[in-house]
Amino acid sequence: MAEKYEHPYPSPELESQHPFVTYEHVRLTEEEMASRGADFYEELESRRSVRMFSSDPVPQKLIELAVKTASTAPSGAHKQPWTFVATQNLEIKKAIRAAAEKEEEINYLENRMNEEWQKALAPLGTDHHKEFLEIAPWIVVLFEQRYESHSDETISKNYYVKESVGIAAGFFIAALHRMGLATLTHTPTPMKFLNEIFERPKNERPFVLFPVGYPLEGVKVPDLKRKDLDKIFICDI
Ligand code: IYR
Repeated sequence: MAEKYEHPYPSPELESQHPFVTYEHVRLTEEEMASRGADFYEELESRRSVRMFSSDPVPQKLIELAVKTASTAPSGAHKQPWTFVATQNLEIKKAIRAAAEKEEEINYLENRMNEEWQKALAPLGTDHHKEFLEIAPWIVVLFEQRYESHSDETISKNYYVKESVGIAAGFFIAALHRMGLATLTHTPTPMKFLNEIFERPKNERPFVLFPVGYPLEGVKVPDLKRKDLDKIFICDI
């Protein structure tokens, strides 16, 4: 097709001020696109969050690979406003479990989560016990950087932080699944204690905690169904 753009990007002026490269893109046939898309769908469709992990160790290299993959996510003004903090240290995992269970006891047993919320969780069967935090070989905490803190003590803004970090979280989950690992998007609420345990600076706020490992053999998951396309997709109204 011979598209004619009135405003080419980058403009010659922009390109004289900032570096640009040609995006290397391989155009596939429609058959290839359909086949690869379907394979990818099947792969992600088979992913489940699990709540019981094997304690079998997972090489650090695989965690690093998943973090590198997550960090390819698009982000507001390309600020990449995320920090992934990973530990396999049993003492730290125990401390996280103790702090998380303390908060969750208030959520579940003292009804900090209201009745409607607890009813919504009933099919998942979650409770305040978080043994997986100790048993999974890795805990990876994704911190959002609310703003950027520089070594000369100045700060600068980040943009669309929640959106950016949410997308990176999705990439991280997909990367782990692709490698045959399992995780759970765990949000022990409130999660401020993670700043103290990991000694993270005040510009960082815990976004989500991922226990990472192999699923415990024979682990069960709720028999959830995913919404059909016609419930989630509206096209050409
Ligand atoms: N943070 C609690 C409660 C919880 C909330 C939601 I929304 C879930 O999908 C699952 C659990 C917990 O982790 O148990």
